[in-house]
Amino acid sequence: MQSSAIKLILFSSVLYFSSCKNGSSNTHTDTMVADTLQNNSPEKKPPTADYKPFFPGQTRAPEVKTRTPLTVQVLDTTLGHPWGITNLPDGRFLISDKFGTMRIETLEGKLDKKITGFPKVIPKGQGGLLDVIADPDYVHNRTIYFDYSELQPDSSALLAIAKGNISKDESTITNVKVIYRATPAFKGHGKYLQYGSRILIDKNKTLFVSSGERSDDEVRVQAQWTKSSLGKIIHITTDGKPVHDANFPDSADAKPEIYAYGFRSPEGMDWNPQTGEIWEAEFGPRGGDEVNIIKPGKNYGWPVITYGIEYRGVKVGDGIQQKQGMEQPVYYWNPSVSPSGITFYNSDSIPEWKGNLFLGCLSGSHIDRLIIKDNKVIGEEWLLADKGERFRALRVGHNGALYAITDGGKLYKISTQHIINKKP
Ligand SMILES: [Ca+2]
Repeated sequence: MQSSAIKLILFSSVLYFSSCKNGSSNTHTDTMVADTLQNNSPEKKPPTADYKPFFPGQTRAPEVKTRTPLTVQVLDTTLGHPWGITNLPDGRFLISDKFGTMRIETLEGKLDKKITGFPKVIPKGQGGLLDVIADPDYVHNRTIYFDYSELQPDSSALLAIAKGNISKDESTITNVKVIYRATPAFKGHGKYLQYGSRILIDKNKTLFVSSGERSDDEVRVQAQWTKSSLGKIIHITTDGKPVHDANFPDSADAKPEIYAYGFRSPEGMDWNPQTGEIWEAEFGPRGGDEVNIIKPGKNYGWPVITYGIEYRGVKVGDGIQQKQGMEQPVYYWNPSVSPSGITFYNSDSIPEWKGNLFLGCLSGSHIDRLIIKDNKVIGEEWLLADKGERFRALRVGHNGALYAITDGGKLYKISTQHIINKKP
């Protein structure tokens, strides 16, 4: 589907140029809105609110098309309810299933091993066995880190982060230990919703975990509380101890493991290989999905600022989009695309993709490709939009192909002929 020649490549420098000619910053924004309405973005539907972007290119970047001839394959349709996918050192994938198991899948999409023995999870709503990542020394220690929704004795639920070792025969998880619980647990209407839960590990073997704000009005305010683990990015050791890098001098009871705060449902996180920074994607309210660059101690604004509205159709809070002391998203979508797992493409196999950010989209039912330059989005492409899939998470294989898992239990591979013929 992507083999057609490129039709259109427009860069945001065009936007900058046209807006700079007009002088004042208000005019810049007006020009941007006019460009938005011209709809050279892949998004053709009107936004749910007439909020104006803070800077040109913050939403509806110009549409781009991949020029490399691509081959799209469905390698497997039997994944069940996959949620997280990670690379093992030998090139195979480790894929979690919301109902409490994992599987090892080859680059060719063959089920290699099924792993059981995980803790009891609640596979309801957005909960279940969620993300997974392998330890950098997996070859020697067979350690993985994973998270899941955990039912508490009082019927509340929370996000638990655990580690364990995959047995030598790759059939069971052993030595499971919960290292962190994102508290407080919540038992309101949305107790099975918005866990966030994406996991990253850095070179020092410390973990970054995104924790959602759990949806309901009465609990989501905690995204702004530094004494709560909800609506946060948590930074901990592999034993669950806080890594102190944010400083909250105004809050004596702040949790030291909080790295950044003010998030709604952050289901996407990856390292930007060119800058070493964490990029995050989150479900916003209706028309407020965002991409953010995460810096320690910063406040990302939810539920005080947002470009979306409530799903019931009214403004969120005071209906403001910017506030002093709160970070602006690098990019947002209105209407929503519902981003889940994200990955930067850092292979040489498809050179024009190098440094691009790919997002698995659920309601958007496409894979979103963002061209990044100087930490700004300058182009957007919707891949596989004709498939009708909910793309849950993405990984680049060791062969340079892009793989995606779907809520319908499929494993997609997007590659070039060059990749197909190359032995893994
Ligand atoms: Ca935000």
